[in-house]
Amino acid sequence: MPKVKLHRCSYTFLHVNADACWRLQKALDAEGVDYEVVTHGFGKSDKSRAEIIKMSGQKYVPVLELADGTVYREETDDMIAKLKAGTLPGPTA
Ligand SMILES: N[C@@H](CCC(=O)N[C@@H](CS)C(=O)NCC(=O)O)C(=O)O
Repeated sequence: MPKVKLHRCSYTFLHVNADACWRLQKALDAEGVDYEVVTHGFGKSDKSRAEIIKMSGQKYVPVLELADGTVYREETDDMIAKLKAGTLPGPTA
């Protein structure tokens, strides 16, 4: 059972690099992190963004819930850089 949760938009079927959620998901795969995907609707009107705001204090995804429960959100490129450097603010397993 994966301990990391990737909260991402439901738009990721496009699989393009313009999609921040897809970029982070690809990086998690490349780093061999075992994770569970939790999708949230795209756009301001979707109620599921209320959950993201409650969790992270802002409305954007991707958001990572790390193995110790730490909720982590920054600009996606910074998240990817820390993932690759092994300097995320919590464990991935
Ligand atoms: N610059 C941000 C962009 C994040 C972003 O736009 N995420 C999209 C999903 S891929 C989102 O949450 N959109 C919600 C909205 O625009 O209301 C990053 O790189 O993290």
